[in-house]
Amino acid sequence: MLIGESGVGKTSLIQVLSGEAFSARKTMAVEFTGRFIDTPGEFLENRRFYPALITSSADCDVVAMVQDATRISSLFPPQFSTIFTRKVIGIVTKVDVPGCNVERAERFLANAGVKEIIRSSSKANIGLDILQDMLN
Ligand SMILES: Nc1nc2c(ncn2[C@@H]2O[C@H](COP(=O)(O)OP(=O)(O)OP(=O)(O)O)[C@@H](O)[C@H]2O)c(=O)[nH]1
Ligand SMILES: [Mg+2]
Repeated sequence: MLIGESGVGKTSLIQVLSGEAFSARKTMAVEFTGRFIDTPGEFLENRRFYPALITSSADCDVVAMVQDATRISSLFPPQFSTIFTRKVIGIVTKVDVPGCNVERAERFLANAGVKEIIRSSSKANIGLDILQDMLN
């Protein structure tokens, strides 16, 4: 299950990992697609949706907290990973963008309690093999 702010690239990542073409549109509800659970960015951006994230995570094996490497802030609260009873990993997205800051993104995730972090780009095909191995 992927969680993270709107526009960080959750749906894009699911599409490329599923062998589908990129067709980004806003995710409006929790969506079960193959081996993935996609969630709307609003579920992280608004605390009143936290219970929905927790409930949905019961159906998954791994929660991936997704942080965009181009962003100068993060909405993941400190130790957010601990609210889940599932394995939690971090995924940094958009590492292909010039001027992005991967280390900053990793710090945000570490502060949110994430131990294992994967750097990725759906556009430049980075880190997708690692994620694919994890799924298998
Ligand atoms: N440069 C770059 N852009 C990306 C990458 N992944 C996604 N994007 C772009 O980021 C934008 C948002 O992608 P989405 O996959 O829709 O983001 P999301 O996290 O699903 O957003 P919500 O559904 O609103 O929560 C799109 O314009 C994508 O083309 C990437 O690896 N690199
Ligand atoms: Mg989406």
